[in-house]
Amino acid sequence: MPFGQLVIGPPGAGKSTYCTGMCDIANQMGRKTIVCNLDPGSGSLTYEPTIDVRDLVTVQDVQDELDLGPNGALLHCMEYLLEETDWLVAELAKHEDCYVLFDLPGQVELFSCHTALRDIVRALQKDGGWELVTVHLCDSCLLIDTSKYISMALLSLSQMCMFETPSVNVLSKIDIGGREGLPFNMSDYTDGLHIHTIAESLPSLPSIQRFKTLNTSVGEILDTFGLVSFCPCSVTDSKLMKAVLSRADRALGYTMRTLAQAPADQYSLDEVLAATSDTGAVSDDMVQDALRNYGL
Ligand SMILES: Nc1nc2c(ncn2[C@@H]2O[C@H](COP(=O)(O)OP(=O)(O)OP(=O)(O)O)[C@@H](O)[C@H]2O)c(=O)[nH]1
Ligand SMILES: [Mg+2]
Repeated sequence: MPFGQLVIGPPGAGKSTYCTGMCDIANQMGRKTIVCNLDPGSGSLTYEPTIDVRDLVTVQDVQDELDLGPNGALLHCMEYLLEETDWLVAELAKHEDCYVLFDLPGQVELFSCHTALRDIVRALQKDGGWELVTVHLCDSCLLIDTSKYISMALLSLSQMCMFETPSVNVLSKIDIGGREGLPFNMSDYTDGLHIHTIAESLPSLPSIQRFKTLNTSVGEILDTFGLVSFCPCSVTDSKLMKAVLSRADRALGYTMRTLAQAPADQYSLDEVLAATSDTGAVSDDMVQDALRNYGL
């Protein structure tokens, strides 16, 4: 039963950089990890992809051949990849012993309303037997603006509904996100229980009262269900990266399922534990310490 992370998020949220950093950290922990680039529009990458969708199709080629703009061409590429999922499943089958990080494009429609990516994910699960957790990166620089935070929370909920996979929402680039000083404590943003309180801090001008009421009501609904929480992260901080991996592992039941399927004659118990439960050593206190380093 192979495992992996679908790394999604808006353009520039840090997906490719996260894949680079997470691949290094997981490999250092003894977990054999590779990156699969599923962004047909990506230029130069900060990692060497083991599998690359650009070997099948690129945004530039589609733009040239079909006279489409970059966004239309990207959607066309994802629809083409959906038709060719056999290619992807076969490529991945060569690396079934690896933990795979899928680096995805940033176009928001791919994880909100366009179904090609969702159907590709379903094919990987059904035909390839892949167990996948979605890691949704949101740029923490947006925290400074309360309405953007509510918007990010809704986007996170949207991807959770869309993919039907376990998911971890991440506030990326935390090393620079709090630079200008945040209006609330970091824990208020991460625990997903204070969204309506944060919304109430919006200005109470008569001209935007209805806008504030809408944001507060949305916040109340999100708080009530407690579905959207965030994990703070920076690729520059190995403890925070391991904390994200730990969350992703728990969401997938990775440790127990890896232990259950590891053939006793191939792996020793110690090897499996080293590659899985090491992330459990990142306690909440260690995360708090790491955040303090960034003034948060
Ligand atoms: N300070 C800081 N910068 C980061 C971090 N993660 C990413 N970046 C920077 O953010 C910028 C965008 O990162 P990318 O990894 O290219 O983002 P992306 O989400 O893959 O972007 P698209 O593929 O275009 O959607 C780059 O300049 C990165 O160096 C981080 O944790 N801290
Ligand atoms: Mg990228």
